[in-house]
Amino acid sequence: MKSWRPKTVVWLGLALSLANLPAVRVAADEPGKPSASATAEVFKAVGVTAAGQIGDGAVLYVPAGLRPEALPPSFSLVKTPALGGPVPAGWRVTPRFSASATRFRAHVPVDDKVDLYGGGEVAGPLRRNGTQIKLWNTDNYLYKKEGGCRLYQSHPWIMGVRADGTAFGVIFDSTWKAELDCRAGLTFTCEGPAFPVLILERISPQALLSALADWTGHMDLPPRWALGYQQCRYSYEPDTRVRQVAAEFRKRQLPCDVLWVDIDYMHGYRIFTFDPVKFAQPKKLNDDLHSQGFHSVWMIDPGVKVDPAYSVYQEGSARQAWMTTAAGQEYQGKVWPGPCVFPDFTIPAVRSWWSGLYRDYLAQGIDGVWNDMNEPSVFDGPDGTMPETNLHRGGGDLVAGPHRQYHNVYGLLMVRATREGVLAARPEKRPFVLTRSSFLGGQRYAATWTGDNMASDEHMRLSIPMSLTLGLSGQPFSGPDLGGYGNNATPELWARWISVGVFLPFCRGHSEKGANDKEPWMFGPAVEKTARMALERRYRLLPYLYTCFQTAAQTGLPVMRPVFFADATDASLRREEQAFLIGDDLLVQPAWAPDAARPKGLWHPLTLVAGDGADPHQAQLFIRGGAVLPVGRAVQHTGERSDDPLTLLVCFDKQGCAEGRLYEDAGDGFGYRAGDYRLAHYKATRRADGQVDVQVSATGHRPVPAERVVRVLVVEADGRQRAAGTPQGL
Ligand code: MIG
Repeated sequence: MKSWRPKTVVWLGLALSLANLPAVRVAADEPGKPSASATAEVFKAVGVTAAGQIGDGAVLYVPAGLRPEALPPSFSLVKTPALGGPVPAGWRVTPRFSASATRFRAHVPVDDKVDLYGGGEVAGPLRRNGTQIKLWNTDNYLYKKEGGCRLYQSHPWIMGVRADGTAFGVIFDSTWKAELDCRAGLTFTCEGPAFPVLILERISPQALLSALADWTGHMDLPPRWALGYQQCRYSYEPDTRVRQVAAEFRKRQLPCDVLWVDIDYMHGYRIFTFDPVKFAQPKKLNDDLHSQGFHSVWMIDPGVKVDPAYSVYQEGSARQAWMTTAAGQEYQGKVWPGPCVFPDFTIPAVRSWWSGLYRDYLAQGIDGVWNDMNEPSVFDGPDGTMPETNLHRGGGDLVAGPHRQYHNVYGLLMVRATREGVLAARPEKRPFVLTRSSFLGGQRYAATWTGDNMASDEHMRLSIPMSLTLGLSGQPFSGPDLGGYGNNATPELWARWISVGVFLPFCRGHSEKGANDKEPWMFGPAVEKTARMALERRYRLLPYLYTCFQTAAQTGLPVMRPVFFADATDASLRREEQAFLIGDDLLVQPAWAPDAARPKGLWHPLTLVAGDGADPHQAQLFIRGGAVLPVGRAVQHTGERSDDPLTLLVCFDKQGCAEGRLYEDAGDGFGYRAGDYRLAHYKATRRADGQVDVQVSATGHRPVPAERVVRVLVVEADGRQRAAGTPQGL
């Protein structure tokens, strides 16, 4: 590796002093209107210092102004790219760099026939050709700001899929405030200095996403309970209300795993505290929830109330933990508690202090942490955040720099520290952290939801390409506020939304303060029945869903996938964004999308709960010909055994064969890393007598539950399920 030297070093010797970039760019352009500054801005070509292979099908381009052996630390990449050889002959995707007085740009020419995807959290079409996004994380209530082209997260990543199904991906490795324009090729322009561009090339979109995960990190396997249904509202208060909601779920036999506790539990919105009246006994509350099979997730924001009598403020102040203004003064901005200070998460000692705060907090029996407002959102700050000129002091491998440099990774650094704290406090459990703000690579630390959407038909439909796109950007664990956060949901809307929402990776209902109650029973008995059916469908699918999560953790393939993944050479699937796949084998078609494009080949209708085919709101499900889908019983929460019986739904291909996988482990903890898991690979073949032969091979040390009954059901072309044996030992 070391022996190769970049031979084709090009120094353009531009007169530009790139080291001095960026200068302050004051006025934000009005959307749609070219501003005076934009029209006057001239970009001059910048050469490539070095370009070369950094791995299989991976090439790095380093512009003048950077040295390949001393690249700035990357927030996206988990390994430092090292040039190992020349750009392979015939390499197809090449960036061109340029710079203006204040901005640095990489442009990647792209053939018109290439379909573009990714770009992270976007409110818009799945296919990104012709779109633009801004990478400047923002609290975007109801996605109203700038038409939703700028949201809570930044993913400087786009992938292209060619007509032949081959795929490439581009990482623009910069955290600075930026725009990503997909209108004529790809143009990434940041208000910061030169950055490297990494290009990945693979034979398929699937292989490309695996490569993305290898470079930007894998999601860790979440605890199994985090796959259950979750119920939230802003806010269940006081604690008796949380108890009522819990009781109602169980009384009505509506499956549910997690209840969420929003900001009003805090004492005057002071993070890591509990209101002495409304939430006087958080431990008792959590113990009681646990005894009914619930887990709980509680919210922590980054803003710390300025209050000399408050321990978190005292501790942070003593450590000089807070962000400062450009002049070095403690920066204060208003959030829920009033004037707040904000931890500077670029400082390693601040991150470890922050991590440590979770020890006593989690000792209250809290199972998971919800980090909100971490764009950061500041009510009285410019553009809803803190000034771009605020200072981060850095440390470790991070240089000191302005907020304009670190804004987009503020949330990422926060949840990194949160995750580390949660893990340190409970090393035997898998952390569950949910974040609103994130960055490319954020799947390493937290799951995510898509922020403050609205109870509208438009946002319901939009939520599907949003989660798909996050999956195509490295984040497999996401979902919207089901039923809509802002505004009242009609019974009709809520019923439709839950019926599809149960197939999203992160499955949580939520509602804003002031909007109507959106628990499954609030819309009358008919909608409650629809909700129960939808939730039971999700719970029956848990064995399969958990297997998909394990695949995502291991390979980087998303849990929820666009339909074109079934056949990347079928041009008719490339724009489908209402129907979607879970894993390879299950196709979900929302009731509102009867004309959704479907992949060729055999897809048999699948029923999971009696009557689900007759309910007008339920999504239509299809199982792939050639698949064995492991499903369980509809339980009330994941703590109940659902694999008894375990059902193998077999859908034969034309040759009478089918295959599938089932991943099982303890559902929490890290025993699986030492082999305490079982990954079964089933192979089913049709016998002449109508019965089915199922062969199993398994890896892992975990034994098959001894008393387990396995039923085999053959799913016929018309959807009927025919019993075909109860084999032993599967
Ligand atoms: O300014 O904590 O997106 O899910 O319920 C609102 C209250 C602050 C915004 C989150 C939302 C949450 C709410 N938070």
